[in-house]
Amino acid sequence: MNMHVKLSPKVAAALAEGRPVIALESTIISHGMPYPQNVETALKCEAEARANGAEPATCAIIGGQLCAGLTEEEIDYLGREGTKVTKASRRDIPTLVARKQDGATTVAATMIIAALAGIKIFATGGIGGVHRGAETTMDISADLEELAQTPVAVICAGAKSILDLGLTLEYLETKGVPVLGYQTKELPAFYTPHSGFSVDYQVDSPAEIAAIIRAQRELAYPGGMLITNPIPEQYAMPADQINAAIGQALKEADEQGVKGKAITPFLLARVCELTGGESLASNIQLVLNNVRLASKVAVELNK
Ligand code: PSU
Ligand code: MN
Repeated sequence: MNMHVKLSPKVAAALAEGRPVIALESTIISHGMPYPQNVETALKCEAEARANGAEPATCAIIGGQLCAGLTEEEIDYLGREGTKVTKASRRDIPTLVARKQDGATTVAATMIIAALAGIKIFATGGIGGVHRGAETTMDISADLEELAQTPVAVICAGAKSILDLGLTLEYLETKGVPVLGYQTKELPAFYTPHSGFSVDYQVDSPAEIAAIIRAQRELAYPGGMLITNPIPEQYAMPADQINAAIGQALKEADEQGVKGKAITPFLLARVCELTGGESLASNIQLVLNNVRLASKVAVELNK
């Protein structure tokens, strides 16, 4: 194991015994949801993974250590401190390690920790992508490059339309990242099951997803995979309501000159406020739904 990686006793035991393990991220805790729902959701995700046969490894950087598996106290700390904890993506890792600081890990950074720990499956809410207006800002999330080079399969509910979904799919195609749709041919748009864009392949069971992950590993070339899992209809937001909130949040970000790593957390928080917390309820449900699917895939992959 890499000298900078620290496994929790439960994650270490599960990996040593060859039991299914799934990674979970922590930017969603510190920067993606308000307190206390962030902590409650993180703990519910861990319980949901265990109920579905997988050991959860919530990842973060604590005191400069790349942690896979956190204590309840550590999750509570990340949730309470919120945006005071550094949002850590790939480029932040060496500095936080050297300075022995803390970081809430994005999809990209969590994939790095998962790969170092030997975890193959990772569940989250939404990934970063190509932002609207990227043709002038060049704002493209490091998550996409990570998917291109790190062998971890990420299960998400698609991408939010705070992003340019068409350009995000083009980027993933250029980078050779397989994009699968679970029981759908349409890329889900996070709060709603529908985006109008198509994924590469529809897959209908956890076993089928596990077979594709296994084939990718056997081929032994670099890269991960994106599995998109639509939010269950009963928790979806009405499309006009969510699109209006996203439009308003984007306008405010532009007026206030919000840029760089601050933009995604800013938009997430504004959309939550503008929908009176309704989007948060959807967000929580879709994450749990992804944890369930990821756990089932991890169980299949272990057979
Ligand atoms: N999208 C969400 N919720 C989130 C994020 C994205 O719906 O919490 C977080 C994830 O951690 C993701 C990160 O990896 O934002 C992307 O940030 P950026 O666009 O700065 O790379
Ligand atoms: Mn960015």
